[in-house]
Amino acid sequence: MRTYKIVVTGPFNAGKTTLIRTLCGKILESDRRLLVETVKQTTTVALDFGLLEVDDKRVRLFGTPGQRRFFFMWRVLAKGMDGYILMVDSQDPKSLVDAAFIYDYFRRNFPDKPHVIAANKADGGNIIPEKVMRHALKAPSEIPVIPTVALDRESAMNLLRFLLGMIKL
Ligand SMILES: Nc1nc2c(ncn2[C@@H]2O[C@H](COP(=O)(O)OP(=O)(O)OP(=O)(O)O)[C@@H](O)[C@H]2O)c(=O)[nH]1
Ligand SMILES: [Mg+2]
Repeated sequence: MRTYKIVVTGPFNAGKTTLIRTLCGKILESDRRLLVETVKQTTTVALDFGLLEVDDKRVRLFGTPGQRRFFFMWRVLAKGMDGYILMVDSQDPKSLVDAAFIYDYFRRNFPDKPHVIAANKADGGNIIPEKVMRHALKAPSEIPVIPTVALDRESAMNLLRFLLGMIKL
């Protein structure tokens, strides 16, 4: 059985930890309480790690922190990855600036690495149109933008399967 290393990255609160939890069930987390009041109570400070088997593939999922002060972890976690998921909160236009910064970092440091963009929180009413998201991220037309609900297992699996299909080992 082949093993794939997949990194889940994206800005604060995009749903990275949620996705890995939905896919893997029991995971290693590093969430700590936020000291300032915000939309949620904890944030990832080092990494998330989870394992699962999809079809005939073994997958190791690594989630990055979203906050910029932990950016040094991106390179650590990306080492040896086969592909990555850029998660964006499609209900939060303000997070697009951070998402674009992270995407630019990944594209420049890991050129030609297979990846997909997950337009997460697609269950909301007022979501950013794909065209706007692509423009903000400067996403090439061949890179898929996949509407995702990280809380939903079927949606999360669909996203992961799509990326695995793009990876030629
Ligand atoms: N409505 C909705 N909420 C979601 C979805 N995915 C995640 N959330 C919520 O979004 C919030 C942030 O989720 P996390 O998984 O902590 O986000 P993260 O990207 O790991 O955040 P950091 O580690 O702090 O960068 C939580 O309250 C989740 O329940 C989704 O698909 N739909
Ligand atoms: Mg997290």
